[in-house]
Amino acid sequence: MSKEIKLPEIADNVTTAVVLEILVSQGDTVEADDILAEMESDKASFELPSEVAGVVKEVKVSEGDEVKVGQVMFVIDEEAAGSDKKEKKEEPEKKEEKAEKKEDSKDQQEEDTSEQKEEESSEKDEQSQEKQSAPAASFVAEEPAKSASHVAASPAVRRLAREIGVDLTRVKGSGPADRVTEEDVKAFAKQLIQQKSASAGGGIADDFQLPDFSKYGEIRREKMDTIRKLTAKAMSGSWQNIPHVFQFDKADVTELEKFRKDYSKYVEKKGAKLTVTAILLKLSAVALKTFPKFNASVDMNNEEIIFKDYVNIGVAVDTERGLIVPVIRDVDKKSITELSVELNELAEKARTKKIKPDDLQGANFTISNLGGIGGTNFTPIVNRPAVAILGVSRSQMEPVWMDGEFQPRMMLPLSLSYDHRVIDGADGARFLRWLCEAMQNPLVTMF
Ligand code: CAO
Repeated sequence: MSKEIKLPEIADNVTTAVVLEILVSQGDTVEADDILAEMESDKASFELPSEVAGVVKEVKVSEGDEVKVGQVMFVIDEEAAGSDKKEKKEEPEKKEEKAEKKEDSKDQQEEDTSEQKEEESSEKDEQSQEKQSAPAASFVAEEPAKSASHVAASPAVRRLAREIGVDLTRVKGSGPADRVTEEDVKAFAKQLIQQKSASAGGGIADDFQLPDFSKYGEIRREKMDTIRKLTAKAMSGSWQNIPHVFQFDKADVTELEKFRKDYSKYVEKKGAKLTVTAILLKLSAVALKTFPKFNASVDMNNEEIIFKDYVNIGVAVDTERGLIVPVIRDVDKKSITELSVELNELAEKARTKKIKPDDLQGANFTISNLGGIGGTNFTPIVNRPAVAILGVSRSQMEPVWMDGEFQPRMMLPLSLSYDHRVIDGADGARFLRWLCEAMQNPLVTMF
């Protein structure tokens, strides 16, 4: 007796569904409730089971077909099933094999397509690949040797891996002959999630598989100290969560430099140097008041922006132990001399390991001045929960077109990295331009 398997009622107002995948072929033996096809309606995806045990006599649809409710999709010969118990016994395996072959041929097709694409592009790339042959070869050697189609796994396991984005070649199978099971895929996914959340929040681990460097030569492993671990954690957290934008500008500091040298002696009497960092601290405080979005933090969980009325600025200090960022509080209320003295003291404390945890907390903005070392520009990473950081590079004399002629001017390159979730490009450009103009003419700060 033959049984027609039709598309059943799915939900109110749903009259059709699309065939995503057919899991049986003509001649296959199926048990009652074995899945014949995977379907998708505009409400949900679902599996179409066989209502009876038997042999698939006809497959009346193809993958991609839109099928109407009540339409016959499969015909199952119920009698044929009972006549051959042996066949029935072997069937689940056979069915799995078949589906697996199908998966394999699908994977193969994907591989073929990518191989074809590779071939097409290979001619174009041949010359540049030759140039880079050494690094390219070592990179390929670290890649998994087998493709997903060569990993032993059932179709259901392959599907699960595909759906949750697990690369089967990286999963170690615990089944017979290293067959990858559903549990293996789930355990691998769990491990990935744990590693990811550790690197985003708790720890600094990531899922990058390091090669065995000792194959190439002598190596030495050194434990990271606390500062290195904190920096790694904070910077990767910022980089992963903040959509950064980088804005560059140059300030004409010719007049400011004259002022700095002339007035240096007043600050020196107080035991500190008058440097561009102290001046930038003062001007940045006014800029943060003028552009409150830069003196803010983002609370994505409550979808709010937190504006602050106080102005605390962190200054990146280069120490033997690595980067330390002490915070100067209420910068807007302090004179340039006071700021120079405090910066000097904090930098000294940071370098002599006397800095307290409290000195490192509560910055709304950061200044990172690498100009004492050199460089024409760089892109610092925003230090969460702040939304912006100013990068300062080395000032130098440049010919600048002024009043119809080139004139030698002292130009200071500035970069501003900011969080695009709260600050738009135009805001970033305005903020940095304002700062440049304030350095050229501090009267700007009084408007
Ligand atoms: N352009 C040209 N010269 C500069 C300059 C600049 N942007 N910034 C500083 N200088 C000069 C100073 O005038 C000083 O010159 P003199 O010795 O002739 O007086 C010299 O460089 C050294 O300055 P300094 O470092 O003592 O003082 P500072 O106030 O400018 O900087 C501090 C203080 C703590 C910011 C700095 O010492 C420092 O540690 N910088 C490194 C910051 C860092 O590591 N950032 C990277 C963090 S990752 O984002």
